[in-house]
Amino acid sequence: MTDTTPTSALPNANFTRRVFSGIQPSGNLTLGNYLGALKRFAQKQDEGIETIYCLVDMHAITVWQDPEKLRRATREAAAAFIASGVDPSKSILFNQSQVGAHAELGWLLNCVARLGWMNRMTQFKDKAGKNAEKASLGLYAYPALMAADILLYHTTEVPVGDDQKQHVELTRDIAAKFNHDYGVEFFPAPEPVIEGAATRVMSLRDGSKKMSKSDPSDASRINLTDDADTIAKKIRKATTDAEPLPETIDGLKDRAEAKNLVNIYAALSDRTAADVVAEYAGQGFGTFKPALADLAVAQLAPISGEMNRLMQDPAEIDRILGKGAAQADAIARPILEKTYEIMGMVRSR
Ligand code: AQP
Repeated sequence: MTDTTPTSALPNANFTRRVFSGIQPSGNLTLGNYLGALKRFAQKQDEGIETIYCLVDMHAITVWQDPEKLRRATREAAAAFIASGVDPSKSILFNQSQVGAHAELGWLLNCVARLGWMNRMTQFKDKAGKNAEKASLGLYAYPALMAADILLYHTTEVPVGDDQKQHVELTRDIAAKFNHDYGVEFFPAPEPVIEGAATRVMSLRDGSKKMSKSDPSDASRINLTDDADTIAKKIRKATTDAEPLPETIDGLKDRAEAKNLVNIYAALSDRTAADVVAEYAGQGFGTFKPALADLAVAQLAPISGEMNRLMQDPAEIDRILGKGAAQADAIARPILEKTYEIMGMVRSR
């Protein structure tokens, strides 16, 4: 679990608290994206801190995307944010490519990040796999662009799922190196905020793999667009063992699939895993899975219904993203200009 100490601690004392996070519009969003990110984005919005949320379409193209599908996935992801409770009148919601400052700072930070650091990024290794030679340069440079996304807003807090912790830590290293190399206290060190019972939702078919929108098996995940029957069926068919649920969470230690379902139940119901285990101790999956299916349907069906409604009016979604982009640009541009100035670029327009 990450240290989530308030960011008023030095050296960030002079920076206003600000939340930034993003999601790639690279396909159907999953229950993992919902519990690890979206649901928490909506909660952060009501904590009295400025919240900025981004559909990172320039990250999505680090692997090839069909242009029509990318456009649709971007609007659908925006609909998912709003249906999950992100209110565009309280949070800034936009897609990354509409704010050119992301790409510009991305390049500047490419020149700060070190190859040795990039070589340690586990997500590149996972995604490029054995075909690293054929992966795009963008996929390799992705963490430096992500650092730019975060630092461009002088972000202090980044709510993410567990899989993104390493990238936020790299962002801190890049910020520190920039500050050191130029002798400034310009970029704050952002904190990864990894909270809740489901910081890493696992595949429904294999408890050792993360639930992912790009997993070839649709049965491995719950999509936010799945209807009630599909959600219930996927949970019924989820891989589990034959044992009943234990008395305490320690009993889930070597039972990855069972632990995953308990964590999902806990996160959906805003309870702790210990609480859930205490309620279902001694009961088998014949009882637990239908209860989980009912809970998941009750929580997710209204979201998919609202997404469908919003998707009927793509022009309105585009309007929201355009307005959010203008708001984001107003914060980002002066920070980028200052970065150029610190680095010694002549700015005379
Ligand atoms: N399984 C998960 N459990 C908890 N959180 C998760 N997140 C993703 N999967 C899980 C969180 O969702 C946010 C957005 O992630 P992303 O879409 O930008 O990229 P990703 O982490 O690579 O997610 P996917 O689903 O695995 O995407 P693909 O398949 O396109 O690579 C992040 O905060 C992430 O932690």
